[in-house]
Amino acid sequence: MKNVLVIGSTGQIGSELTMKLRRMLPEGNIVAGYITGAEPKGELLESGPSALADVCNAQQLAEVVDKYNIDTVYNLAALLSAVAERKPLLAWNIQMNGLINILEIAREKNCAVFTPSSIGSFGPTTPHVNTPQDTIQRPRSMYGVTKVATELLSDYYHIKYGVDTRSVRFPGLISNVTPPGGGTTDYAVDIYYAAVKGEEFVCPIAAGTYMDMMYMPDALRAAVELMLADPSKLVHRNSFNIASMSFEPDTIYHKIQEFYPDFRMRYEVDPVRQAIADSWPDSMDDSCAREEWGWKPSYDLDSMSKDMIVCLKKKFNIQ
Ligand code: AKB
Repeated sequence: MKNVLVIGSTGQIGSELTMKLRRMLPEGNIVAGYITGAEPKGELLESGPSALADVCNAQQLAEVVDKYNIDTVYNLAALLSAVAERKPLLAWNIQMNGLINILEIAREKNCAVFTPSSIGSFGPTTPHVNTPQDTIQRPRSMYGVTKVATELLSDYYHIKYGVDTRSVRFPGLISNVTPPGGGTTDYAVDIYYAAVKGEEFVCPIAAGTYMDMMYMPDALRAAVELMLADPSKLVHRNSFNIASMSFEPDTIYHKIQEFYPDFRMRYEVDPVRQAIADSWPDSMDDSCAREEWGWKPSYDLDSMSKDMIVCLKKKFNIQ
């Protein structure tokens, strides 16, 4: 991995992953790929090259790959679960037609490709507790359908053409840099913003709904470490369960109250997000990732909460 194209570089994962890769690989070209209307700004724009890289425009992608001699593509273009339910055709177009454009270019130009999957690739008939690596994947959301298809198509390109495709199933990702947009797990980010700003939090997910979650620094490390892993050790490729913490809304609420005793949360459940959340695992078994490429999370709910609060206070200049 030397010259990397990050597609979706201004999104929740991309904005931080691009900067991490630039710090890690100063000799390479780490290209911030973006679409019109989501141009990179500030440090992301100034610290390295950027290029229009719309997953739906195969010619544009091929030109960027040639120009920067790209060897690795992080394909982070996607609509999250709740938005994908509102715009299923757009989600299909970005997630599937976009992916096949990237895989075809990778096959021709010999690039490795990372396309994240998600806890959303599971569904109501999946075992919900300690969800195994290899198990039933029959999601009923458009997001989930595209995630399972992403896993299958990425494995197909590896088996049939030898393309170096790799992936993890991300839990809900919590970060203090770029907010997510339209996910089912977003509440676990929004709750910290409300607490730090001294606002009441209205939770769209019902009490008792457990989901896997992960702090962004661990998620970024997973995305990098998997792409650097020895391929001869990988039994699986698309896609690995990775986990670090599982909680329900009351758990995170009470954790935040340890820092802000006056903080208040009430429930106003969103039926679309709730139906999706109910179909997802409570907690995943990530032992294959641990065995095959040494995955190990660093943050738990306590250490993540401490760091989130410090970083958000700094971001909003709050004492
Ligand atoms: C979402 O909630 O849609 C995402 C995910 C878990 O894939 N954060």
